[in-house]
Parts: sequence; structure tokens; C-alpha cells
Amino acid sequence: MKKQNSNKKIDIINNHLIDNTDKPLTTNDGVHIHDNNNTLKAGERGPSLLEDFIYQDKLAHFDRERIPERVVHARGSGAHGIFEATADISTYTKAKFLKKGTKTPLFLRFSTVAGFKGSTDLARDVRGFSVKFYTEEGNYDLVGNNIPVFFIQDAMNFPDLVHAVKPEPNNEMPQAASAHDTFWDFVSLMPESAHMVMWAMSDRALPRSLRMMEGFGVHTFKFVNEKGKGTFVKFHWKPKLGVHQVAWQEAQKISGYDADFHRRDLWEAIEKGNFPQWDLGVQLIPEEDELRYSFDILDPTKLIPEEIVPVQIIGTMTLNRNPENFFAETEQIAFDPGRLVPGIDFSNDPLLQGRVFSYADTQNYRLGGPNFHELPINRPINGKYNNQKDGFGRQDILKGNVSYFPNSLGGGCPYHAMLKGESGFESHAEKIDAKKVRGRSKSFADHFTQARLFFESQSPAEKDHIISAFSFELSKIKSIDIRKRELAILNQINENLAKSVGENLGLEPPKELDKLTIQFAKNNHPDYPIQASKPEVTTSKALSMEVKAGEGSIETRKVAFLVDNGVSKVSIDKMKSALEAEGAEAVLISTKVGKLTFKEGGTENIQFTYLTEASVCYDAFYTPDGDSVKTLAHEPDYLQFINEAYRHCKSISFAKGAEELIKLTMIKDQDEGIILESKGDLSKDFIHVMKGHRVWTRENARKVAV
Ligand code: HDE
Repeated sequence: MKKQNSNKKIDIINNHLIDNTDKPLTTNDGVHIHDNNNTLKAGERGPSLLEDFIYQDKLAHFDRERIPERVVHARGSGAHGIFEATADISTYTKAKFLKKGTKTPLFLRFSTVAGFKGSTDLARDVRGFSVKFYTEEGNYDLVGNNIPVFFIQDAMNFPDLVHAVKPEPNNEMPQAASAHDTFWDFVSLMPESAHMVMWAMSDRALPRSLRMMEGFGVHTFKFVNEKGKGTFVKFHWKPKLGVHQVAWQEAQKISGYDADFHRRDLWEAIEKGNFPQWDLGVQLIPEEDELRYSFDILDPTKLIPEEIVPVQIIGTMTLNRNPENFFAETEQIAFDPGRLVPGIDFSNDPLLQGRVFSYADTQNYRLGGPNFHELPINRPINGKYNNQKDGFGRQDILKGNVSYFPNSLGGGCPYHAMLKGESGFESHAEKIDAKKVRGRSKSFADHFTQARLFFESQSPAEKDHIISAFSFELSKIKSIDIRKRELAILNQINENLAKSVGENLGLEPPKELDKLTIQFAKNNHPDYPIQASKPEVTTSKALSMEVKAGEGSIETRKVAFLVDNGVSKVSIDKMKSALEAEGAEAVLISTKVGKLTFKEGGTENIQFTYLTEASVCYDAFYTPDGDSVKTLAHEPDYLQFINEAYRHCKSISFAKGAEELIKLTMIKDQDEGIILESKGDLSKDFIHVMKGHRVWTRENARKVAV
């Protein structure tokens, strides 16, 4: 497919594209290769010869194809896009790319955190949400997550957190999963992780699609305006398609059926021209209000409830182009929250401060030296001009004999912006007068109030899912002591939560925090546990993902039409056009690939079958009328499609002649998610229920009272 949506960044990429069409195969030195099948040998049956430079050229490169995967966030998928600033926020920031009407090319990389590069997309995990804006003032990276808080407060703990969640060092198990002893050992000793753990055990960690997740900058940053005045800012990405999840059992099955489920979904959406979009929102906090809240805005384990500081939309991002080459772009892109453009600055969040060092450092290692900035995907669109030179893989060719500053021989160039009265990046002139301490602010010591806020803001179904997730994860660990220690933390958050999880584990939640947990917390706060301040709000709507029937959108949702030979084309077309009018996609699934014959005559080419597809990979289901109903009644795979769809609370519709099939399935109660043509307006009712995403009430049987 011809790639469109060009911009200055794409021009840079295009300058490096290699097109092999009509070209002879050559060595790396451009020598044409006569025979690419046989090594050079001493006689047809003899040993290979050392002089075979053509073989060596090929193999020596192959032997070096792999680079170290990212130490975290190794599994990722990316796309190019554009950001358009839509609001005037010049009072707060002088960043030119945020000036109303400005369009800036960007590259976004989504990722999971714990799994290796080839691990499943559907792991229960945080998702990385990294955006590199190629601005006219240089690259700006907003390297965030789909969860607005973090596990730890200080960068010093990061390697420990990562070691705890990654596969265990002796047997390298489990892959891409937090459900093991070392993770729960660590977090149960670190009560500051309680808030983030709640998010990680919620459906936020199981996105339906990368296109249906929120993104957050997590830390508080600073905007700086022309006059040098600072304003604290939190960044939010709000997806236009809404925020949606899959069920846990589904996630596990999708991992088997299609471990690339999220990557494929993003790629296909962009190829089809269904460009995903997010609004960029900001929460702005005047410097004077820095200490105003019941929590510390520098503490990365806290969010600022939208009820107390609303999110203002300042622009829209559209992903509109897939990469040409995964390695060159998605793998070699080097994100670094430690590099800024004028108008944006760090806050003193100790986690953010620590990140400033780690990212450039890891790129230097991962990408093999200091010239990773010259890789096409990392090059700024406004050019880089400085006196840095040489090093592995250097590509730029510096002209002349000057590579120092100040100089006169080079006409003083590259010149200093300030010497010409121009502006460049200037750090916010924040006044700091303090003693050096290796310690933590007391204002960081409340670990449970916001974990409670999160839990108590969830819908009943979401609470149930959190309880199930804790029960699953804690059941998987071997140590009873760790189970109890974590239950004690849950008990500090919400007693019913702890009780429900405790019941599933056969344990009574301890009333008090474990003495080991307290001992470690005292390391940071000698008078721990502290009395928490009264929170501004005790629930926040923005924290729940629940959509009610009829409220959401079904755009780009995949609806499986379950068919076989003899199916009615009329019955298909009626539903198909209604769904397509709402932006959803109808996918015909039959028993064989190739020709499908319609009841009315005529055929259609089938690409997907019960053999290749799985119920868990679709959003909703429709069984049309026709003679196909007779064969589907004896098709176990069809029945499994319906049963799993029912189990995962999805909308299932039946044309009139197909309704009898229900008797063969596990559907017992015809709840609002089972839509029958004989009972109303089939497509309208189906779409209405699909808009609610899932019929979670179907899970009532497993419901736990909270
Ligand atoms: Fe990262 N993180 N991180 N992190 N992080 C990396 O950089 C690190 C943190 C995040 O798509 C690494 O290039 C430290 C918070 C994303 O390429 C590494 C600390 C948040 C990505 C690193 C944190 C993130 C990374 C590994 C604590 C959310 C993927 C490879 C101080 C705001 C970027 C790499 C991509 C990647 C270090 C904490 C998000 C090692 C030391 C908080 C989305 O440099």
C-alpha cells in the first residue's frame, strides 16, 4: 500500500529508504553477487574456503543482527503521526509546538513493561505510551504510561522493582507476568506501591486495543512562559475511541491465539485508514498552589483528581502511518524524558529526576554508542549542529577544521543563541536553598488514601475484576507470608476488598501492616505509619472505565458473522450495512476458506474460518438466517464461539431463523446482551448494547459483595 501523510520527519525517513526493485544483489561493498546459493569449496564435496568473502560478508552481518532489547518495555509497537495544537496556552508555556494551530510530526511507541521482546501483547501489565514530538525547536519526548501513577517514589528503587517483576533469575520464569513470588515480595514490603498495584490489578492492565487506552505523563512537569514564570502541569492523553478492556480469561486465551493481537490491531487500523486519535489534556497548577493539596504533587504515586483540577484539552494526536521497517524505526527509536524543549521543564519529582540520567545512558548501550541521535528515526527535523564528533557509527561528516567552541576560525559557528540575542533552552530559574539529604519528604508518606480512592471509584464489575486479579496473582505465589503481608496492605485500603480476596485465599486479612513492611517504610519515614490528611474527594468518575449501554462508540469494533454455505445474503447485508454505518467492521467466519455459497445464489470469498479464528479476538457476534443454521448446529467450533462470547460478556445477536441455535449453547438467561430478531429491532438493539462494551452483569454469579 502506498504510504501517504508525509511531513518533515517522513522526508528524513524517506531519504534513507532502500528500494531493491530491479537492483542486482550485491555485497555490502556493492559488488554484484553471481551465486547466492553456494559457498566456495575446494571441490564439490570439499571443505569451504576461507577466501569466500561473499559468504563472510553475509554471515558476519547476520551474526550481529541482534541488539540488546530494552531492559524494560522490550515488547513494543509504534506508528508515525501528527500532533495539532488546538488551544492558546501561551500564558503558561512558550513551547512553540504547543502554539495553537501548529502541526508537529511525531512517533509513538506503545509497550508492555515486563515481558521480553517476543512476549505476548495481552500480559497483565502497564502499557508504555511514549511520544517523540519532532518539533521545530528540537525533539521533545513525553515518555508516559497508560496508568497515571507509578510503583515507587524514588529512582533508586527502580532496578529492584524491575528485578522483582521480571522472570526470576534462577529459572527465568514466569514470562511477562507479575503473578510470582518476587514481585509480591517486593510490593508487599513497599507500601508506596499500593496505589499503582491497584491500577495494575484492574482492567486498565488489559486493554482491548492500544487505540483504546489513556496515556499519562505520570510526573508533574513544569510549563515555563516567555517571562520565565513556571506552572506545574500533568499530561493526559484521552483516546477518541474510549477506554476499553478485555476480560482476564480472554486475555490469557488471546495470548495463545494471537500473541500479536495489539500490534496487529494497531497496524491494521492504520493500514485501513482508521487513524487512531487522542486529545492531549493538561492539568495546570499554579506554582503558588504547590503545597495546597492533601497529597504532594511531586509524589509520582499520586494523581490529581480531575474533580479538583480539571483536564483542559490543548491538542489532538493522530496516528496515520505505519513504520516502513520495525527495527529501523520502532526498535531504534530512543526515548528520553530527560531532553526538553524551551517552555517545558522538570519538576523535582525524585523519580523523574532519576529518569533524566537513565534513558540516554541506556540508549548509549542499547544502540551501541553516542551516535544514536543520527539514526533516521531519532534525527531532529530542525537539524543538529554542534562540536561533538566521532564515535562508533558516526554518520554526519563535519566540514572544516573547527570542532570546538569558542572559535574564530569557523566564524564562531555553530553560534551560541545568546550571543546573537536569540533564545534557546533555559532551565526554569527555580530558587533552591537546601541541605543535601538522602531521604524522603514526609509529604510522601500517605500510601493508601489514593489506592482507596481508585478502588472506591470503580463500578461493581470493575471491583469484582480487581478482587479476581488479586486472588489470581496471590494464589500463584508460594509464600503464605507474602500473601498475608499483601492482604494486610489491602486491609488498609478497603476492608471488603481484603476480606473478599482473603476468602479466595482461605486467609483472614491481618488488621495491622506486617512488621517487615513497617520496618522498610520506616527507612524512609521514621514515624511511619502516619496519619493521612483528609482527601479532597473520595471518589472520582474519571478513574472508572465503565461505559453504559448506548453511551459509547462501536467504531472499528470487529463483529464476527458466523456463517456456512447456504447462509442468507439478505440477512448478512442488512446487519452489515447497519454496523458499517456506525464504523464497525463485519468479518465473515465460515467452515472453509474460499467460496461461500449464498442461499439466494451467488458466492463470496471467505478468508477466515472457525479453524483460524477465535471468539476471544472479536467484539460481538451475529448469526444470520439461512440453511447454514442446520450445519452450524453440528459445528462444535461454532458453539464454542458463542459460548465463549457469552462467558466474556459480549453482545450476541441472532437472526430469526437462527434463534433456535441458542438451545444448543450455554446461554440460559436471555439477558440484554442476547439480541433476537423476533424480539425487536435487531441491528438497532445490537448496536445499542455493543456501545456499552460488555454486559458485565452476566458475571453476577461470581460477584463478590463489596
Ligand atoms: Fe522508564 N525506562 N524508567 N518509566 N520507561 C525505560 O529506557 C527508568 C518510568 C517508560 O518505548 C528504559 O529506552 C527509570 C516511569 C516507557 O522506548 C530505561 C525509572 C515511566 C519506556 C528506563 C523509570 C516510565 C521506558 C528502558 C525510574 C512512566 C519505554 C529502555 C526512575 C512515566 C520507552 C529505554 C520506549 C523505558 C528507566 C520509570 C515509562 C531503562 C530509571 C515513571 C514508556 O532507561
